[in-house]
Amino acid sequence: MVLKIGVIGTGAIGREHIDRLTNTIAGAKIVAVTDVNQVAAQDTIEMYGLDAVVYPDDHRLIAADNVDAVVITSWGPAHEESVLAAIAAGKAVFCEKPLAATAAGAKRIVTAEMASGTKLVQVGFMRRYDAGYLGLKEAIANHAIGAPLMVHCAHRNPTVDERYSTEMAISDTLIHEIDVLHWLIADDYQSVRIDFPRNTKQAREGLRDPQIATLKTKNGVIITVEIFVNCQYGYDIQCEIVGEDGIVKLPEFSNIITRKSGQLRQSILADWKDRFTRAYDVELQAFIDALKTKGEPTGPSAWDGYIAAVTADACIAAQTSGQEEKIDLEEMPAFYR
Ligand code: NAI
Ligand code: NAD
Ligand code: ISE
Repeated sequence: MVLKIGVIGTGAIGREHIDRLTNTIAGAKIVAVTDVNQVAAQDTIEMYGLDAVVYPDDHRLIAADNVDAVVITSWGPAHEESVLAAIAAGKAVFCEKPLAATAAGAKRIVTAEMASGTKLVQVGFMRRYDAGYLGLKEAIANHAIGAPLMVHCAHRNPTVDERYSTEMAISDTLIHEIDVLHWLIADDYQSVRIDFPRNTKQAREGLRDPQIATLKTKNGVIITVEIFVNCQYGYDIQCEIVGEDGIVKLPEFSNIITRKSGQLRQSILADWKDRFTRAYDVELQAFIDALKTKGEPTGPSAWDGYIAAVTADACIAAQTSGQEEKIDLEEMPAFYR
């Protein structure tokens, strides 16, 4: 059986996911697309030779009889409305991060999903499918380095476009670490503080870059994440966990090493699209397979999206207060256990 998919948002990652759903992943077919920029939606159909219909908006795409499941790759602030419409229609939905722009919005989604009585939502936290992070998780679970004490991370992008704001360093960028790190060390966040080092001259006016987030967990682990989105030199994701008995670290992305002209050289990646290609493939294949075999998604849930949104709200409050802000998470409902 082939699952018929409607895609909302045909920008950068929308096209990436359409390409993989069409050419890499088994068991899915794109039958519908929409974008507030209708020309972009039409161009996408032609670009990938899709046998699909362009709908005027998300609501009409979700309502279409031949759409079995929905993939949301629109801008973050548009996600909540589309996810709620998919839940109301009883259709499974894969939503790119963030699930919603605020914790209140994510809570509305959780409430609607629980009221529907069926798990329908998977959030695009693809790092949980990355071989490097899975290796770190296994090492911690096997007590290879004893109890984790500290985590040091960096999330660096070469540049960002003019729409990117100081808050987006949290809601668009740090959100990946927010999700993956508590999952990795099986702990809960308790507080966060954000510090701003001297600003880079490469940032557009008004954008605070870089930033350093310091998160503390209930078990007393201290996590530092450098977010630097105008680092110029490449796309660089670092994560090192310091434990009582040793250290584990993400591997460098593998690339050939060249010895030439008195130099030892290895290129690094420049684009997020290349760093997590395999993880995106695996997460979307898992979404499709779970719908077929279990009738519901089994990946990162709306509750995971809610945890990330509560934490992101506290980080954004910490950006302006300059203080340590508490992260108050509710007990996970039985529905999500
Ligand atoms: P983009 O700006 O390239 O594309 C967004 C598209 O959505 C645009 O074509 C826009 O016209 C459309 N759109 C916006 N609101 C819409 C609405 N209400 N209905 C229909 N279409 C709408 O953005 P990009 O980089 O593709 O990011 C999209 C989403 O994917 C964001 O939530 C972003 O955080 C996420 N993302 C996730 C990544 C990951 O590693 N998981 C990487 C890049 C983006
Ligand atoms: P983009 O700006 O390239 O594309 C977004 C598209 O959505 C645009 O074409 C826009 O016209 C369209 N759009 C916006 N609102 C819409 C709406 N209400 N209905 C229909 N279309 C709408 O952005 P992008 O880089 O593709 O990012 C899109 C989303 O994907 C964001 O949420 C982003 O955080 C996420 N993202 C995730 C990753 C990842 O690594 N998981 C990477 C990139 C982007
Ligand atoms: C983008 O939306 C992503 O999700 C990328 O993975 C991240 O590195 C980047 O900072 C975001 O803007």
